[in-house]
Amino acid sequence: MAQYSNPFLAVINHESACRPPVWMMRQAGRVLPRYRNLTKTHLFRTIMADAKLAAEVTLMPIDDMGMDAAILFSDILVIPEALGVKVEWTHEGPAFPHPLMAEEHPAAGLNFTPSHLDHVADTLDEIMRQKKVDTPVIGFCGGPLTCLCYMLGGRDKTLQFTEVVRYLYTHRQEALQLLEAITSASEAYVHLQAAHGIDAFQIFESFAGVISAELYAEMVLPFVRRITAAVRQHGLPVIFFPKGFGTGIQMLNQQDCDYVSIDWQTPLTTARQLVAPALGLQGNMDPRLLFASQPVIEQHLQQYLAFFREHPNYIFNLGHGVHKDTPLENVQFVTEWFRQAQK
Ligand code: 1CP
Repeated sequence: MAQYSNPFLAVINHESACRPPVWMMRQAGRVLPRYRNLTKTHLFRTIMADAKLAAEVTLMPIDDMGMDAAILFSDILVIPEALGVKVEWTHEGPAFPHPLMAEEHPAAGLNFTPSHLDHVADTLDEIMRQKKVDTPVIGFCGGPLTCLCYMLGGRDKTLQFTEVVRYLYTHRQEALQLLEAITSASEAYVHLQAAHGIDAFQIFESFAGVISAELYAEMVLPFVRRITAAVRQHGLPVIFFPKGFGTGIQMLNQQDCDYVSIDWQTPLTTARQLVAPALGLQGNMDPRLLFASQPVIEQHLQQYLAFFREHPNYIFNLGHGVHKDTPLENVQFVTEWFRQAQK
């Protein structure tokens, strides 16, 4: 008999499932009417810091969208914040009054305060109390480069972080010291989340593509491996999402992660040829396809289902986060369609 009744838990732990598991990056905030109502009266930061509210939002996608896994409601920027970088959470998104690029010795001013993450432990405890037994919870952190981009450059509307990339070449030692600080804090954050009951962990390296794949592999991947090793100390699986890594995905191996989350730029079948066979794949539907008509969406789902039947170590997801104004009925159509597919 299969050990797991939940398809996400089955597939990520290398057991078989009747259909692909489904969840979507950024499913917890953004789209849900219940969440959007909450943001009329509460700032994002307030919801995240309140264990009851954050737990409620974490579990909304299970009830309201039919997802197979919940992802902790928090943000990747809690690590820069816990290191002492000032982050202002505005309605337009995060703002950074003092990006570190202006500092001569940027790592010298950092000071990791683990108690800044206590609210995440409280949120996870509350989630564990509220959730159904077989609902998996995914913990996460930002990738080292993505955290570094925000810490050095602040928010960049172009998402290219050109000044930060120049800095990596001109101030390598300073950048490595910052990566070290981010990684040590992320390791502690992994241990905290694992101690409070998560079932899997995703590393969101949303800005892997701002540098060359070679530079990423040489300068950043060793830090990713440390975060992965920390997760594995708890016997938990790791999903790595290196957005924009391109053909760099062929450099990944079992030290880096268990599953690679593929962005929407890379065809999934090409990704399967490039990524080491021991690693599973997650992804990669273009989030904007969710604005198309349901018959058009269905054509794509057929292809993902066929892919799963050929490669069972596969988790359905988007190629990046779900967009804010996505029609909820199209999200529900996707989860319901996969549920029907197993019958
Ligand atoms: O499903 C979920 O929403 C779970 C919680 C979650 C996650 C996984 C949030 C809540 N943020 C994240 C990750 C995150 N945060 C990433 C990596 C994934 C991605 O690329 O989308 C990044 C880059 C951030 C940084 C961030 N936080 C931004 C983007 C800023 C930029 O430079 O463009 C924003 C707007 C936030 C605020 C935030 N985080 C989360 C929410 C619900 C919000 C409020 C606004 C929003 O809904 O986006």
